Amino acid sequence: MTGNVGEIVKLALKAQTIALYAHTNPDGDTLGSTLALALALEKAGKKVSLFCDTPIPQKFDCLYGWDKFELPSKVVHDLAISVDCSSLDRLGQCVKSYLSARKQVAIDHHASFQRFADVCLVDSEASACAEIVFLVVKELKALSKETAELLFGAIVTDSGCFAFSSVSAKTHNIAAELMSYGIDASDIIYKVFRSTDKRQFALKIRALAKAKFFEDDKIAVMVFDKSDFEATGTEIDRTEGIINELINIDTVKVAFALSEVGPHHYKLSVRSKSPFNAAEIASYYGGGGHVNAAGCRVNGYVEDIIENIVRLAKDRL
Ligand SMILES: [Mn+2]
Repeated sequence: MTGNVGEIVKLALKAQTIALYAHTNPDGDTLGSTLALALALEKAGKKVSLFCDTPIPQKFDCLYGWDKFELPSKVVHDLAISVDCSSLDRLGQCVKSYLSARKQVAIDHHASFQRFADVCLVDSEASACAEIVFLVVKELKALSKETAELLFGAIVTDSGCFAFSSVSAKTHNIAAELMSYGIDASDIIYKVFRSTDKRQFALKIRALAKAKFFEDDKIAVMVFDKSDFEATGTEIDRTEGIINELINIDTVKVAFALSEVGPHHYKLSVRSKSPFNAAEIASYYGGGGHVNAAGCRVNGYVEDIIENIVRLAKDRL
């Protein structure tokens, strides 16, 4: 861990107005962590604002306070804290608002973290940013059923429900402490990790039916294109988790999901089994992430992109 929990808490207690930032295309980790931190800071008497440049997907309505996020504003805050952002561009359109604050703090757990803030609290060994935020919330004496639920949901999201190699004894100790606040862990896991609907089911069937396998089924690739989204009435955020069906296949070492976000423009998600490093592939394209889960954007014709990622993966098998 680099940085000091006490220093962050001291800074926060000195500030009157605090802006918290989740990353663009938010996931359960950035949202749960940000919301738990917001509750803790509000309890300490601070005026807290929550920002995200993307509308929060409905599936996160189980996270208490999920509807409190706003689009970036011109209000200048005493303190800005980014949560789960490895670089400034993860803030999307919120960058200006973040930089306009009197002081910047970053809390993150990516190995690729770029030191863009005045004060950084980073632990690249944490399975979720929520493991770090847990320490801050605890220091603020704000652990409660509500903050525990949010932090638990965040950890479940980023740890693949405690399955990724990033999960440590510390992760489980934190989860155990959170459970001691009387949260319904099983219900949270169902809501943030398992729950789906018929539309997503239809999207899954279409994409899985087209999945391709390479190198004796060690590499798997699936594509979500515009027609898949149109036919199923879904949007890109509903692709979340479907890639796990591929990486769960016994022979598959690395799985890719390409989601069309515009003409010849794709979001690439990478999942891997250790020791295959998913982040290496994502960083080749300027993205980043973790050993078992990473992502980036790629431009080009889908056939060319597939050829390229299969080659990159083959070299690393
Ligand atoms: Mn995270």
